[in-house]
Amino acid sequence: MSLLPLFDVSLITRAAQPALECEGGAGAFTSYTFGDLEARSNQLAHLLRARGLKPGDRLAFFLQNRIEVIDLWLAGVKLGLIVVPVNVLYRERELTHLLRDAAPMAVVTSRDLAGLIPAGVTVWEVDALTAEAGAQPKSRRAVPADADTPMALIYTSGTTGAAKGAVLTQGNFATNALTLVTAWGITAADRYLATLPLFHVHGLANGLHCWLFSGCHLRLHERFEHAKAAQWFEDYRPTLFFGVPAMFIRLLELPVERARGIGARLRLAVSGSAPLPAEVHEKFRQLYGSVILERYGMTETLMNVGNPSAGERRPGTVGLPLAHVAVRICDEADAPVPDGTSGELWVKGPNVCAGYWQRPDATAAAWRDGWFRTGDVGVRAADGYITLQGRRSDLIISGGFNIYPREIEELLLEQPGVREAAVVGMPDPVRGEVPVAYVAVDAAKFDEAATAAHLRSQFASFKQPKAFVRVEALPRTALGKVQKRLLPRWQG
Ligand code: MCA
Ligand code: AMP
Repeated sequence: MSLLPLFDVSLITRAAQPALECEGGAGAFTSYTFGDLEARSNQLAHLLRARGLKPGDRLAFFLQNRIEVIDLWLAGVKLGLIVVPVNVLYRERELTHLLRDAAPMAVVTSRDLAGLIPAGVTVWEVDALTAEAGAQPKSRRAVPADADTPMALIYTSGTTGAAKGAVLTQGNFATNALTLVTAWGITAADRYLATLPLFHVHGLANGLHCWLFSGCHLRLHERFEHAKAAQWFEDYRPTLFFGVPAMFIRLLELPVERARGIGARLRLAVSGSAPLPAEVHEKFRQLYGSVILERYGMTETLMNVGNPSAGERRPGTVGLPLAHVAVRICDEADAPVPDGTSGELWVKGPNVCAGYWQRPDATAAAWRDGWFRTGDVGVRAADGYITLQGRRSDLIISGGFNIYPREIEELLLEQPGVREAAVVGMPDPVRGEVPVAYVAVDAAKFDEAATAAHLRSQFASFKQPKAFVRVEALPRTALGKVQKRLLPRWQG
């Protein structure tokens, strides 16, 4: 199963129907029909082909949410390209690694972000590209594709510090969209408020694809802004909202009368990408009268497990395996454990990616007998509901963005005066966790401000340690392994 037939349910069959409104600056919105999107992506496909892009070639985008991301994604589907979404918050070290690894023919970006792209990489400025595409034919240009056609390389941080590209196929995305639209009962009558970034699978594979397949209406914002979000809900009156827990926590700040009005129209609010605290689930229900549906996924697997749309949405759990996904919970010896016992979640199904880009070692390490080992630890209740309890590897999730401490520690150890470094997630009321760096330093050589400034130039803002806590030495086991839980608690 490839993607275009799913999208054609909207692009072709609903050509005249309003599809999308996008922020066009100064609070104004521009509207598009599905037919407009079909024509725009055909024009871009003609242009990309003329610029030499062939099936299997990589094309990256480094953009905030805007209609051109949709054009580019659809043109990529049509031409069989491998699209590489890049987080707009990434900085020098992340961009250098990712772009060297994916080796895209070009990066499509905006004027304000272009200066961040490392030298030697071809940059296509998005407004110029769109203007040039406007002169191309609107007729469809598409190549044959099937379930195995690679569609995207989406980078996800590995325990080794450097991010790996998960090779997601058209079949992975198509399965995910079909499953979610069916499970969540999304129809053309829905109105979806999109504030999640389109460079991660939550906003892209769930958000954009559920919209395109169901033919519902979408309002796309450049990014989530908590000071404006309530007004957006009131203006647009969405029936559908997908968010990370930090967004739902921000939405709890609203007075009850406004929240009730929003909640009365909100048919389905879905949370994922990080744990949703049970008390947030409950407070949101009390305030909005709407019960959040929490689900669990990964970049490598798209969605795996979810609470039911009709049925109990149990707080603190991620629900039951989705229709096409087999879930096994295993112990350290790789044997399945009985219900009620914690273990690592393994998944299998047409949603699981084809492997890591040019990393046979990492691919071999993550798969066992056809199962993908998620690294997430959880437990299954007798009635099937799964609760996540943590991770095997050292992962911090801040506002739904993943941070692998190792990546920051490696850079810290390269800085003058740093003898030892450990980065630890500390609880944060909105973002869930924030990173804090513990360092053992030679005081004469260590310059905290210079170190912080260097980190800012190299990494996304969400990876910046909120503090540097100085310690004499890191606590270690007899074998030399750092024991992060023995570090003194940071009092923010
Ligand atoms: C966030 N920031 C941005 C953007 N997004 N800056 C520019 N453009 C953006 N698009 C930065 C801000 O500059 C600020 O930096 C920080 O993020 C928080 O901003 P603030 O306005 O205070 O927002 P908040 O109320 O704290 O909320 C943060 C957020 C953000 C908007 C919810 O964390 C977010 O967009 N999260 C979504 C992550 C996501 O899509 N994850 C899905 C991964 P500073 O830090 O310097 O203050 S996919 C996944 O995990 C799997 C598969 C799954 O299951 O879904
Ligand atoms: P990513 O690498 O960005 O795809 O992040 C995937 C990780 O996010 C998973 O392995 C989980 O650890 C975490 N995650 C996603 N959804 C949830 C959820 N509902 N609750 C807890 N953790 C989640």
